Amino acid sequence: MTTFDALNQELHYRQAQRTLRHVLAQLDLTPRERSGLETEIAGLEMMLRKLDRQVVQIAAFGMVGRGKSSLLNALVGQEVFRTGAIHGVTQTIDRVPWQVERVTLKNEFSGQIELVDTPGIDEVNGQAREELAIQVAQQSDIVLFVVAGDITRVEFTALSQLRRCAKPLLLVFNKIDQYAPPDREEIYRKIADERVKELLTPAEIVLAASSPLVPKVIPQPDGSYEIEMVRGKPQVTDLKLKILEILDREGKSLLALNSLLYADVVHERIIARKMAIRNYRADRLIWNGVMTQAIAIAVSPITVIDLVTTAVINIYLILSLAKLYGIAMTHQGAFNLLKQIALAMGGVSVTELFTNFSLGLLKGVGGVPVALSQAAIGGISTYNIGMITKEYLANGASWGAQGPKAVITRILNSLDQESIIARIKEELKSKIHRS
Ligand SMILES: Nc1nc2c(ncn2[C@@H]2O[C@H](COP(=O)(O)OP(=O)(O)OP(=O)(O)O)[C@@H](O)[C@H]2O)c(=O)[nH]1
Ligand SMILES: [Mg+2]
Repeated sequence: MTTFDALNQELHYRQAQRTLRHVLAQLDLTPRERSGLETEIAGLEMMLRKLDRQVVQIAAFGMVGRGKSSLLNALVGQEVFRTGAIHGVTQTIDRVPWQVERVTLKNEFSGQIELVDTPGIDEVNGQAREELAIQVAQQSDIVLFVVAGDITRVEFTALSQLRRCAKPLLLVFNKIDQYAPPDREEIYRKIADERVKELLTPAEIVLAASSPLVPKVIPQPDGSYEIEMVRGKPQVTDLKLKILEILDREGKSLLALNSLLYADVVHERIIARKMAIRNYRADRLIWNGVMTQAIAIAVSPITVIDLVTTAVINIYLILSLAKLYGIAMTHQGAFNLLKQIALAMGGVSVTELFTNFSLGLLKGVGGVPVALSQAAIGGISTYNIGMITKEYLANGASWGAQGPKAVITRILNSLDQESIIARIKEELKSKIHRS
């Protein structure tokens, strides 16, 4: 690695640290927004700790019984993870540090390495564990996808999913001792040339035997011999070299890149959640405004209702929405916005708007009591004003390039006025009957 590359890696690394700190500091979420995002936030904090401590995580991932735990044990050179013939031995995610002999590393990567064991992705009743395993794989810096023969559909799907995470991925064809050399070669060809051709290059496929069974000749008392299969020396040198090569090449950048990618995903989710909650609250505010308006009209005939009252309810709604969207607005500002919306809605002034309503309404609609129709129409106008204001505010108090008229027309066309009127009437009936 040239000095320039090293410098570049260092820069990426610092940049990532800053970005992650920034994202975390800016979270300022309400308890309600926080709920449902706990995993993401914890993940983000974990990434930052990892970045600070310069820990590269290498996760073993794959279906049950492929030898994931055995493989990590073979790398560490100790039985740190439990293994076994029964499927689903590993039930939790465990981590151990891996001290690689410095001689093998060209000293470019100075951080620590952690090996992460995960439960098999097809573990029975392990839906939650499977999701967790996928998440861990996403948080890790290098993924070892362990198979033990030709790959299955489940494996292919998981592999494609991981490939999208943009991080080093090694496909480990493990348990090669179970196949005679020609079969082994054939399976390897099949995997490399057919199965994962689109996903991985041959350089990303490694053969291994994490806990091979080897025949042992046991002399018997009667002078004959018996052959017993015993665990032999693991064959993981190729894998080890591949991992070290990746670390030497891009260790520090890897850390930086992965944490940034992860921060990005979390950040997006957080924004989406904030927006969804805000939108939900805005809809509730609007509906309250609608019903306040409708009731105000229903209880006092339109001919006598003070038009100012009608406008005040709308202005109050606009101010509440502005507060929700964190946009500073004065009463005058709200009034001006209301005027602008009313104008664009019908090319009339606010007063005219309401006068027109009252004239149209006196006729009554299809046998429905006049007051109820008046009320519903008053309500729908508040609804429209609310929805338009919401979009204006969500867009940072701007109509965008299209201008108010086009935006307002688009919103009005997208709303099902009939069904909203019906809903207002329904709610009004039940409210008025109750009181
Ligand atoms: N023949 C052979 N057997 C192996 C090899 N590696 C692991 N095994 C055996 O395969 C079985 C499963 O190994 P584990 O390491 O527990 O597999 P795992 O993928 O962690 O399994 P789960 O945690 O249950 O998902 C054990 O009985 C191992 O001894 C290998 O290279 N060759
Ligand atoms: Mg295991």
